[in-house]
Amino acid sequence: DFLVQMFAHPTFTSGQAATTFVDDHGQEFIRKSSVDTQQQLLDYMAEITVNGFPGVKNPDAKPTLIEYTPQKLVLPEDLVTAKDVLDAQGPDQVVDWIKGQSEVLLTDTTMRDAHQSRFATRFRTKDMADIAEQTQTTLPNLFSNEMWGGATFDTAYRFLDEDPWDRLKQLREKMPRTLTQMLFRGSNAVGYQNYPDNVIQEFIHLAAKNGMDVFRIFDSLNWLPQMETSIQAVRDENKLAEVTMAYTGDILDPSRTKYTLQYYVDFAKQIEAAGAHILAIKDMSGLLKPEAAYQLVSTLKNEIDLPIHLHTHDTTGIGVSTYARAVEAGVDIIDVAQSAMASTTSQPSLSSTYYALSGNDRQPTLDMPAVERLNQYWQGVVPYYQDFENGMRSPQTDIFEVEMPGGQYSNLQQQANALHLGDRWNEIKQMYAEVNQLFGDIIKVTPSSKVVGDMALFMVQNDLTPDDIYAQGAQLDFPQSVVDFFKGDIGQPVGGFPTDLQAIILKGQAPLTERPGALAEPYDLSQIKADLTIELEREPTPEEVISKALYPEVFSDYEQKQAMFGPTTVLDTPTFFYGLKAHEETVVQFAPGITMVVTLNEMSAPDADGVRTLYMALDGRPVEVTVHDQT
Ligand code: 3PY
Ligand code: ZN
Repeated sequence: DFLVQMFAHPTFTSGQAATTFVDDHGQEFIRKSSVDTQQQLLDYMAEITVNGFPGVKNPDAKPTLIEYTPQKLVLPEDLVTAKDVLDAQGPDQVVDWIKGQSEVLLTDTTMRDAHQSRFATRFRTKDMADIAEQTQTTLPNLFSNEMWGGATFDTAYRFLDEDPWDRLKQLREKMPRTLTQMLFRGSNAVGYQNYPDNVIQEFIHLAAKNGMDVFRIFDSLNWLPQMETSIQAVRDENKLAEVTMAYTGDILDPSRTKYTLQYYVDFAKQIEAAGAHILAIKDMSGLLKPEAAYQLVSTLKNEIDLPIHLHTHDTTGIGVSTYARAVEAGVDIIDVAQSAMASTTSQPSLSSTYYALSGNDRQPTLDMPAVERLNQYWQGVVPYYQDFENGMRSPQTDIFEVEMPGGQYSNLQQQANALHLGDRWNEIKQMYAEVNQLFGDIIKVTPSSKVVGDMALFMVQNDLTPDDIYAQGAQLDFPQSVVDFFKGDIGQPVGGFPTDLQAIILKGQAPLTERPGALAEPYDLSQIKADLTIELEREPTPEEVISKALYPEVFSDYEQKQAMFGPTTVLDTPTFFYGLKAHEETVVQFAPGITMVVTLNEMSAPDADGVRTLYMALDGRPVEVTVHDQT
């Protein structure tokens, strides 16, 4: 299509494109296909105007587009960033560089976990790309910017009509001196199921090729064998393998005998021996109390040699105090988000953490007026996503009992609403904790957290108690994810499965005891490529092939929507989610230097077939677009 042709033009690919390119060549492209592109975008705007965007609750409350003037900042001339060290000297030297820092280092999660955990992963590339350069100049000492992975990969295709690879490429280009970081679910890649090793290896290869630097690898059951293939693949790319232990339970509570300080020390040693460059402590539910953080980090500092990167969520409200104690214990890197994107189920605020460290000689050096200006950008953008926000306005200390990850909270609430169980939410949370015990007290993070959530919903919906599961299990039709979990399809939990319950749930099927990837047939990627060539009527890129391998239906749906509505990523976010209001005019830059001005004049009532006509203007010319009203 038009944009693909345009961006594939040699002038573009060489990076020389400027408005003169469009002046010289634009007309030729416009003649060819911009008519189609313009029509597609009109169709999209008309469709959203009439039928709304899924999840937008109040279509009349279209937020206004912010005007934000970026600050003119330049990077210090003598600056040496972690990215400079990685590119010039490789990952082992980055490890030494981290160890040589006296101040605590920061990872900014605004562009990944923050919006995943507070806004259902709905942030669009455009809103990140617009501020990426300024993020780099405002935070020159940032260790890394976490902007990819986790749920952002499938959500981009599923809900935002975006290619996640394009996000990686754009942000990489705009932050060349900052390490990019992603969350990688080990053998589950960026999905919810186990994939064969060749898929994991190809994915990591392509992510590295497109500019990914730090891979935070975790396994949802803290089972090292599920991470080994990924660790090796990242090392083979000369990138940073940050290997994770997910934190659960409470090392301060002597009655919790499974996940003790000794458990974490032993696991960290295994991680070190497996070739990690950095150890991540992933406190996805906000359970790590300040004193526990102090004991854990200081003990690990004595027992292992790896730099330690601490990740928490502020769900329980104690995140900043946990960081303050971890800094005293010598933690090397902590995860924070821009204030407007921080707190509750997201990460603690970067600025709050900064101020909490006042007087501490490990307080990071930050230009706070510039940080506040940067945060004003996010304050402006947040209202675009108001309808996707999870509504949590205060700390949830019951999570210390429930142990639900920040990223899951709002998701499970949505699932409960869809099952008309919304008014039984407190019961569901309680059941989540009971299911955890029923399953033998497991690590709960994507996808094992989903298994616990599915079982809790199933039990509340069917008014079942844990005793009922044992008594009536033979007659019950358990959720598929629960059956798969007990089959060993996502690996082996710490201490093994409760075997009585496993027998009840599997109803005679034999469980795996090995790593599923050791048995899985490799995917035939050349066959997938051949099929995709037919589907797309062109040769797919390797990135498209791996996306299709991971998410066959999601990817094809995305391609079909692209064919229908074109490059909707160029629309501003309020228009993308809300369409146009009556008499509203919007200017769309649909290719570099080429704009279209669209106005919605009138909209007819639905006719006998339910079709509405939108009387619009395109660059002043009247155009009519018809849409079937499905509301
Ligand atoms: C993910 O896997 O997406 C997570 O954020 C887990 O915490
Ligand atoms: Zn997280």
